[in-house]
Amino acid sequence: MTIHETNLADRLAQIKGAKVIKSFCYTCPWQCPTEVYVRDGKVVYHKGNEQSPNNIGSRCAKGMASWYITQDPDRLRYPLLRTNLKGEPGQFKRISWDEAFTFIAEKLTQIANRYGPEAVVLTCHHDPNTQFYRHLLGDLYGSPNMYAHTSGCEQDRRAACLTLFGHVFPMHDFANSRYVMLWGMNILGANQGLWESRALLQAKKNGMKLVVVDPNFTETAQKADEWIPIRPGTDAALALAMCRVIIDENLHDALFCERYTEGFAGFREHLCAKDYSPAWAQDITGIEAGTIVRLAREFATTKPAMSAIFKGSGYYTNGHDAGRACYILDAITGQVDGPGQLHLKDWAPLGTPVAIPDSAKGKSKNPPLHVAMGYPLAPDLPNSRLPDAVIEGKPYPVKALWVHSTNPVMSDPNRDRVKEMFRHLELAVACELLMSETALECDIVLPETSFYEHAEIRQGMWLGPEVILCQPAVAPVGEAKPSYEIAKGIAGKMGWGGYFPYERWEDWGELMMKDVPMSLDTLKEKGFWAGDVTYGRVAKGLRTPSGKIEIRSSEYAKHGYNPYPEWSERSVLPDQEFPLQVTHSKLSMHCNIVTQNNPYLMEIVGENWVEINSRDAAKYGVQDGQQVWIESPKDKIKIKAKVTEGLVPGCISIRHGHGFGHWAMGSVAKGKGAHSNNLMDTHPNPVTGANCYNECKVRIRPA
Ligand SMILES: Nc1nc2c(c(=O)[nH]1)N[C@H]1C(S)=C(S)[C@@H](COP(=O)(O)OP(=O)(O)OC[C@H]3O[C@@H](n4cnc5c(=O)[nH]c(N)nc54)[C@H](O)[C@@H]3O)O[C@H]1N2
Ligand SMILES: Nc1nc2c(c(=O)[nH]1)N[C@H]1C(S)=C(S)[C@@H](COP(=O)(O)OP(=O)(O)OC[C@H]3O[C@@H](n4cnc5c(=O)[nH]c(N)nc54)[C@H](O)[C@@H]3O)O[C@H]1N2
Ligand code: SF4
Ligand SMILES: [Mo]
Repeated sequence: MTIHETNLADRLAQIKGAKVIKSFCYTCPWQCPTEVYVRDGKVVYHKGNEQSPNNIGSRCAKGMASWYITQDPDRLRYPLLRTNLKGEPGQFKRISWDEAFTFIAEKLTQIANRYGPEAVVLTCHHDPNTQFYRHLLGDLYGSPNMYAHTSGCEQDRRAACLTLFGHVFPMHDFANSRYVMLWGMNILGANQGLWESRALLQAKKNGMKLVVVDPNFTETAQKADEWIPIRPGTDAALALAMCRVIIDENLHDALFCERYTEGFAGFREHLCAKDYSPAWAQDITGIEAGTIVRLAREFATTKPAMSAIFKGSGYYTNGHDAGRACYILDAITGQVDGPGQLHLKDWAPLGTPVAIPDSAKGKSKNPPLHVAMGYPLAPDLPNSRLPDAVIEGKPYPVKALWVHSTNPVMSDPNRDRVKEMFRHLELAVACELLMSETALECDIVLPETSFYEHAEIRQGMWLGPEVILCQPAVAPVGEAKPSYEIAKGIAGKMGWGGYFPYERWEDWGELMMKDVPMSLDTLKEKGFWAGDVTYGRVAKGLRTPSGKIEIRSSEYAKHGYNPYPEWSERSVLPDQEFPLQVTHSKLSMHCNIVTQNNPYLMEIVGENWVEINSRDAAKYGVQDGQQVWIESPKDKIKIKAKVTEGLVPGCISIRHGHGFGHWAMGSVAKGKGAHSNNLMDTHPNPVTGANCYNECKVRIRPA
């Protein structure tokens, strides 16, 4: 097939009679179950699995274009070892897998002997795929630093969910909702579960009111009943003022608050003592007091209702309290875990694929990095602080970094500092599909199979408990290996080969499925297992210290923070020299920095851009479509401008996802668009350690 193939008859002939394999897509983290049609060892067609509840047969454009990864000539084909000094653009030589395993095993042994196992850190994006590395480096080797990438994503929301509801990742029961307020969540543009997008639109057709709070008139705002163009970084003020109205007007659910929440009375006093009110919030947020009062009344009196966040209200140094305040709206109105509300989903009873007895587990003498760094409430590593640990040895030395499916040089703030970090590492391993900008900084680069080439069993991201399966559909590209084989190879060199005994993926698959009421064989036929959707977990008791919804967070109190959310100004504000505030958003035709080497998607959207309000554009002489310079106190980028009415004046919105500087990521991605992550300095959220990409002021001028 070629990119412009149009002959329908040929296409149908290819598809008819092809072998169909049930699998899933993880071009983005939402993992839609799929059917992959294979003929002569090639993917000839693929579509969504119609039986699966989390996409009901749909795919998005990114998913449909994703088969290209099985044929991308830029894919990594064999292990590579760096031949030049770190800090210079990486040069590599081909080595065998055996040499790679030996090299890594020897370095790991040296590091453990000299610094302890905690000097090794794992960071990843698609977390479940790393379970074998976690067994190797966490359980056997003994590092407590097995992390993911959440501080670059929804860390503030995760901290809010955990401390309030004792749940790590709530879902959204849009289908049964009558009033939905989305705070900076562009679910129709940067899609999450496709079932969520479909349910949101269907519920709207059925009469649900949709309110979108966002500085940007996003794809979701465009479909909403009401767009609330909030000033960036001020959601906490709006949500706290809405809480005040609801409580003052006795619109809260008093019985629910008394039975199922902790600290309601104290919260009421806190709101009064701080004098949070609609008039106060108007000045901060730019939203009229009358609108705030109306939204609060509507939200509290239309049921079922949902106030939902993802990461739009995060990315600021006050994002932790913004998240808590948005969720407290659900709590005080009694709108948690019922139909149409925020859903504290059950997880499927998946087992672990590798059994390691306690006696074989490695031990470290230091606590996990996030605790040692002073972020005990961080649900994941504050990864913008990782360079401090590596470069300065604070709070303890970190000497090795294992990056899997993540590209921090492109994804984390302050690219200079991230790149500098790699020079100081004794071992940096990248497990990748492509030579990413981060892989280029590493000592050793391991080619991994893609989700079309290997097996995986994961938790599904649907309302009910769900297991999803990915099965190998085509042969690996080059010598690429699945993560199980890589972990097994290294474990073998370190004397732990006995813990990775399987020859077939089905052997560890059976172990994972042993408590799921479906056999692995049936899972292979169906592609997923889905349990019942149940509600009402609040009355049964939550996994918070008190078992209740903690409006007054005992965890916050324990660690010396205000147990109630409060308004605080973010740390970087525009000024005369740099008068504009940066915000970021995603591209609907790309996923993060994963899809920019895909010619199909690049044909549709070949570069990213910056949006600017027409008033600001006039002020700074910027024309629509023109190249502009965006300068921060730290760096500058050249990027295309889009002039719009749909953005709050005083801020710009940079679409994230392009700007690969050289051949990294491949020939298609090279040199297209601009990368903004070196504009900002390092500003972790003080409580959650979230990366604050939007703590950045800039000026703009035509290029
Ligand atoms: N098409 C596509 N889909 C994706 C992705 C992708 O890259 N492309 N990425 C996937 C990933 S990893 C994720 S995390 C999700 C992300 O899903 P979203 O978080 O919904 O996606 P973003 O576009 O980053 O949306 C952030 C929004 O927050 C707004 N915002 C900025 N500052 C503020 C503020 O102070 N307050 C409020 N209320 N809003 C603010 C921005 O204008 C923007 O619209 O999408 C996933 N799906
Ligand atoms: N300025 C700015 N920065 C942002 C954001 C933003 O909106 N603006 N968004 C943030 C968000 S929400 C997130 S989630 C992070 C994401 O940032 P990252 O954690 O870096 O994750 P991704 O961008 O999803 O993917 C990174 C790498 O995974 C590789 N990869 C893809 N599939 C596979 C696979 O199957 N196996 C292996 N081994 N590798 C694979 C890709 O080649 C790519 O190099 O970025 C954050 N950074
Ligand atoms: S939503 Fe994500 S997982 Fe689903 S088809 Fe699109 S890219 Fe793939
Ligand atoms: Mo994300």
